[in-house]
Amino acid sequence: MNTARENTIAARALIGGLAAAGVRHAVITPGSRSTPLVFALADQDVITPYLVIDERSAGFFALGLARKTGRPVPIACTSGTAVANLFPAIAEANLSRVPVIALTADRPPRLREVGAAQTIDQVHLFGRHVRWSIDLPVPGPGPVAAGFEAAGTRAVQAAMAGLPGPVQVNVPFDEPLVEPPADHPGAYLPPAGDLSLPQFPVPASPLDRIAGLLRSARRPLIIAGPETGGLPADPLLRLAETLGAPILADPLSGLRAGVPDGAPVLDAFDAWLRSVPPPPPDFVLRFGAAPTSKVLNQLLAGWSDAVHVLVDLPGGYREPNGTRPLVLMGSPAAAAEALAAVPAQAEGGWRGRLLEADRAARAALDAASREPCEPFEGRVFTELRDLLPPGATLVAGNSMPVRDLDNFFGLRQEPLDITANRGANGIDGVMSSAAGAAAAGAPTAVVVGDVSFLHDLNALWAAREHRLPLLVVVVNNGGGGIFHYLPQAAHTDAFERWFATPPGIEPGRAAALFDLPFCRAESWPAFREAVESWVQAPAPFVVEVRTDRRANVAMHQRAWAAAARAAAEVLGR
Ligand SMILES: Cc1ncc(C[n+]2csc(CCOP(=O)(O)OP(=O)(O)O)c2C)c(N)n1
Ligand SMILES: [Mg+2]
Repeated sequence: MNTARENTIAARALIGGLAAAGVRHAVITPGSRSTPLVFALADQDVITPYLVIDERSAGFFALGLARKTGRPVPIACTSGTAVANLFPAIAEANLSRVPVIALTADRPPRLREVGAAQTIDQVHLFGRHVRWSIDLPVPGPGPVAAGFEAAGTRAVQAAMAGLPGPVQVNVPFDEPLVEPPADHPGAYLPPAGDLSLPQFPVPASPLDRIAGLLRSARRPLIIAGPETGGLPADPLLRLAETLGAPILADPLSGLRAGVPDGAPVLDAFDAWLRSVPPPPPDFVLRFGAAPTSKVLNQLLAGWSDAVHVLVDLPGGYREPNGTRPLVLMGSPAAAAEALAAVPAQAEGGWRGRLLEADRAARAALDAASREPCEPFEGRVFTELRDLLPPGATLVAGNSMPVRDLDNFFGLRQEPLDITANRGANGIDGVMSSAAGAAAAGAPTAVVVGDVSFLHDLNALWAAREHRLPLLVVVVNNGGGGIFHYLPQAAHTDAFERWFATPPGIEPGRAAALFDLPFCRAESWPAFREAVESWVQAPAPFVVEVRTDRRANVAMHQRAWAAAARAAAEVLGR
């Protein structure tokens, strides 16, 4: 036995444990210390490995792939700052509950804290951002394989149990890291086990109390917030029917696409609730994370006479509005099914009027987004709603894209998987997350601002390398358009330099750097043509839509005002 062979055996056992627990995709980043892990991933074909060079991008790529497939995605990296570069994606994965497994190669303990090359304190580096982390022993002679295999399986369990999330497996390796080719064992077959997903029934005691309160609710409201993998649409729609409750559906809830015509789903509320507040609900039932809509969060905080109920998995708590909710712990489907048995008492017309107001507001928003003036950023989503094929993925960047998604996408009957990095709301890694989602195979469109585009250019490399079915729509408004809606916009001198920060880059030249096809859509027919051509043959493609930040503020305000007028008319205000 020699060190290199021991490394191989241990690394293969670890990868075997991951495969046995249901892992099917992985990300590899380059480096030397991680060599045994890289060979263990490259020498088998149960888990498909993707190479991504930059670890920050790779972390988000793993996040996007794990979110899309619902399975944990391990990412192997070398020691040192490589590990720290995973942090943004780990932080997002923690908050948005995505199972990413950092396999971080390390020096053996005797080389830590003694000035050895490429060695940082990386043990438990991610602190409370991971569900579990372990520093494995240095592989040596003797029966280490069982322990490494168990660590792989356990990493998956920790990433999927209760609240899904990231984990870190730190793996120290001694040199020599790998045997010469003549002695290196060839391909091997790890066990391809399947993933088991825990389901949580709702406990009887809070359920009885909540059901009692719900029985007398006259104006019940369901809020479907953002949820990784989407909330279970059918149980929620059945619940809405039995309660006579409308559902305010966040664009990231899974209820904005693939829902049947006539479903009691409101999708325009962010635009009209700000100026036409509805009669206060007396029972608010929340699923998923806090909504993207700031207006809705503010209203929630003000509905202090209502009973607030928060449904979440055991250990989850996502309520930043101070409503002091009753918490019903369990799987959303189990909770919805249990509550659907409660006999309803909703006021006649309560749901119908809100739905009618919302439909009128939606029509007004659609019309406003199609006004023939300056290119309007919101229209990107009205167009994509109609253009993306069934089963595609739509990723919205943070900043204005996710807000425009909320306001201007509306609803569609054909299925579409809509995601965004809304755990930590970073503008880093937006395109890499989309690239990772695209690696799962479905055509994937990402809408990203120009500053966010610059932040994550390396994603274009991964898109080209893996020939991903990825459409990048860059909304180029020459800086951070979102800041125009904030008080700092009034500080005109400081604003452009320190907040708007126009990057002054040409997305077309960035695309050229990566040999990717590019088009600047100068009109909406041209935009449609570009997207339609991509739908015919999905492959990496960058489309730029140039807009004017200032003009877009005014256009948003006009659209919101039109939505509010339409809703007010229905509600007789
Ligand atoms: C990693 C990270 N850095 C900084 C921010 C703060 N931030 C939020 S929006 C934004 C500007 C984004 O500009 P752009 O991508 O062009 O989108 P737009 O506002 O124009 O829609 C910045 C810097 C953040 N959310 N995440
Ligand atoms: Mg911008």
